[in-house]
Amino acid sequence: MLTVFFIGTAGSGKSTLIAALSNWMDEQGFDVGIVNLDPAAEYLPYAPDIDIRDRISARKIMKQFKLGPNASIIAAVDMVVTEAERVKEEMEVVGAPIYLIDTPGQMELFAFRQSGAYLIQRLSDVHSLVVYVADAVYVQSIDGFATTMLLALSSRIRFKKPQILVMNKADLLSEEALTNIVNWAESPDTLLESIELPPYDKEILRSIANMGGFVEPLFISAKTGEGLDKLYYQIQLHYTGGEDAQLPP
Ligand SMILES: Nc1nc2c(ncn2[C@@H]2O[C@H](COP(=O)(O)OP(=O)(O)O)[C@@H](O)[C@H]2O)c(=O)[nH]1
Ligand SMILES: [Mg+2]
Repeated sequence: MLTVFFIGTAGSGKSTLIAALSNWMDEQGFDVGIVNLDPAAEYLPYAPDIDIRDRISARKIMKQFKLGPNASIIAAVDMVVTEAERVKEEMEVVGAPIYLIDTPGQMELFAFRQSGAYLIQRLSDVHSLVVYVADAVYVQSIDGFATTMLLALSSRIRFKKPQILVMNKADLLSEEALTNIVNWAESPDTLLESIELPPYDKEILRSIANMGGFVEPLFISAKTGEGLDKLYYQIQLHYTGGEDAQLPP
């Protein structure tokens, strides 16, 4: 079993991308399961095989404990931990060879609290990885690019899993913006020439970039389907260690 966790800031398109990739996989005849771990999702663009909202609802917690919307979402996400064993059991019962796992809209509730790292560790099987979903519209600006790369690095440090960096919403990028992003990613010097930062911060960024902290992104559109084949291929490489390009049926 391969578990693929989708992590990213609110609105970057995690849920939409899971819908698009699972549809694409269905069309190709690949068996795929979906797990929703977002207890506060109002609407999901896919039909999950396992849905945490069947057990934990942020809305119910809000009423039951008389919490505000923010506190209830935090409490709900933390409570997902108590269901980890049962979710894992259900995943085994459903028996899909690959699971796409959706995580709470607000990345910080999952990535930067205890519960997220625990859930990833608990739900991971032999093979697991993280797809870091960035919003390409935000990444167009040079500061947006630098901070996104640092956030993706934070996620890698946090989860200690192989990670694929995806720039989603590529359909909204102009040719020029796309070229800029590719240049910044491929050659940190172009980034460091243009970015306005105090010298000390620039040196920190330079060190991280030169140490390979900025990985090459994959441009995707969950809306048009562009790049889904490449994403699937990358996921497969992690599964097979690059030896075989097919998942077991
Ligand atoms: N144009 C465009 N919009 C997208 C794309 N992916 C997601 N969206 C939109 O971005 C918004 C947030 O998406 P959602 O999947 O809910 O983000 P999440 O919070 O990360 O799960 C929705 O309005 C989506 O329709 C994309 O590739 N292109
Ligand atoms: Mg979502």
